[in-house]
Order: sequence, then structure tokens, then C-alpha cells
Amino acid sequence: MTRAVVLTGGVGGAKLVHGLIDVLPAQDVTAIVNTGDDFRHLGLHVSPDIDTLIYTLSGKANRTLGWGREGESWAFMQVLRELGGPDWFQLGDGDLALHVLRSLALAEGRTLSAVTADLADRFGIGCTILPMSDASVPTIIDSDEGRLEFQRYFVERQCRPSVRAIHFEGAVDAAPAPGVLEAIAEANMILIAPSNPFLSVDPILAIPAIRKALRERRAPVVAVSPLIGGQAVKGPTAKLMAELGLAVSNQSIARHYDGLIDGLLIDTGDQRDDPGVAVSACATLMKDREDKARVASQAISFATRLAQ
Ligand code: FO1
Repeated sequence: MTRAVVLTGGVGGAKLVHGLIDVLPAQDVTAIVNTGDDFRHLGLHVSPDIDTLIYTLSGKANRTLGWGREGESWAFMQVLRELGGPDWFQLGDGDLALHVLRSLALAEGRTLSAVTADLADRFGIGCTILPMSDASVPTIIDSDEGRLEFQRYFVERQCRPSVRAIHFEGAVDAAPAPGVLEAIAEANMILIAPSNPFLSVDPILAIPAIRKALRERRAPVVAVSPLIGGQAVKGPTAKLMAELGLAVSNQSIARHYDGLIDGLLIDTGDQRDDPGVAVSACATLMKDREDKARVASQAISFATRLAQ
């Protein structure tokens, strides 16, 4: 039986997880999700990557926006704006209900992992969704506009500032969420989704016990490259790599995951410059359900080959 663990951020990662639960029994898939993007907004705890995953896996994701729910209404934002509230971060009316309930549960002392498990249940999701930690580990961007909280950089400033360094505040003291280390230990394959390695995967790897578990792993680790033809499918990956002084290449991606991965799944169009790990290629762009299932199957068979 395959027990697949996948480290994932938001949009790109959610597509791979969606593909995985099409090709594997959902209960054999565990997603360990980045929570470095989490932040408090209007007194609410927002967990963007967890919510993108929940909406994607339950078929409710807003495919145009890449976040939030489909068929959303915006009455809350309309009145918030009229009353002079901050409107740089859009909260749809349906999405708002999720943030209110999660914030209420956290205020009552429940953990993020317990609340996430409940929400996954309510959305009828069969795979396990684990936050990387129940502790708060906010991603902070050191930029040419100073120190920015992640969402201020990503949404308010639309990734325009030039990034000097990225910090994962509190990571060194943060414990993995319950079930994370067990899932990694029991996995017979570990996948790193095509999320932004620097903004969405690194926060997970910054949790010391998670990094250690991956170093001591028995199972093969396959990363799906977020680059296609030297460009990121979505988001600031290529711009960020250039700002960090890295060549925008699969070689840089493989080096970045130095020692933590056994294989890199790249796009067929990209040259196989030797990135120092085993390489497999397939069409990695995931536009629809079929694409997602294909990339998931390719990643699984690549990991299976590496396990032999
Ligand atoms: N991204 C935006 O670019 N603009 C928004 O107004 C916005 C609102 C939003 C609300 C809830 C949520 O879960 C995500 C939201 N996002 C928005 C996306 C979010 O910034 C990103 O999903 C991640 O943090 C990056 O992966």
C-alpha cells in the first residue's frame, strides 16, 4: 500500500494533492501544509494555504482567483469599505464564515491541527491535512521596503519589493503538528509539491524536527519543480530567485533542497542539466483534473523507481 506524504503550499501544491487523491486512496495521502502565510486580519486567523487546499480538494476553489471560494459574494467587503475598513485583503462572505469559525475555535483553546481536521471533515475531504506546526511561524520578508509580513509583501505590495532575505519567525522553537513526524516515518514516498520553494516549502523545512526527519528518511523524496521553461507557473518564484542571486533553473531548485531530495520531476521542455539528483520529466503544467492526475502518477512512479 502506498503511503504518500506531500509537503505543500497553496495553489500549485493543492493541484498536486488533488491529483494524488485521484490516483491513490485518499486515506493514503497526508498533506503537510505551510502555515507561514497565516496571519491575523480584522481579528481573524487566516490560513491561506490550508484554505486553498481545502477548497481545491472539495471542488469549491475559485479557479480564476487561485484563492478563496468559487461563486463568492462580497457584501462584507462592500460594507467594510464603506465603513473605512482595510480592503487590501479580500474576504468573500463564504470564506469569512470559515475564518470566523476557525478563529472562534482557536480562541477557545483548540489547536490549528484540530480545527483543520474538523474543517477537512466538514468539507468531506478524505486525505489527512496537517499544518506544519500548531505554533505560529510567520514568514517575514526582508525587502528593499523594509521588514514585511508575508501577506503585506504578497498581496498588498504584490511581490513588487525586492527580497533580500526570508525569515521564518519562531521556527527554531516550533514543534511539528501532531501526526507530522509519524506520517513522515511511515511514508513510503514523500513528495514536495511544485510550490514556491523559498516562500512555501522552506517554512515547513525550517521546523527542525521536520528537517531532521527528512534527513533521516527511509522513503524516497521527489520534488516537483515549480519551474517550466525557467519561469514559475504562477507567483514570484523566478523574480525571487533572481533577487536571491540564484539562476532560475532546476539546478538551483535541486541545490536548494540540498540533500533532502532524491529526485526532481521537471517539465519535458526543460533541459536535463545535471542538477545533482535523479531527474525525470513529464508535462508538469496542471491545467485540469487529468493533468493533475498525470503529474501525480508520474511523481509516484518516479518515487517508486527510486525506492528500489
Ligand atoms: N491573494 C491576493 O492576491 N489578494 C487577496 O485579496 C487575497 C485574499 C485572500 C483571502 C483568503 C485566502 O485564504 C487567501 C487570499 N489570498 C489573496 C491569497 C493568499 O495571499 C495566498 O494564497 C497565499 O498566502 C500565497 O500562497
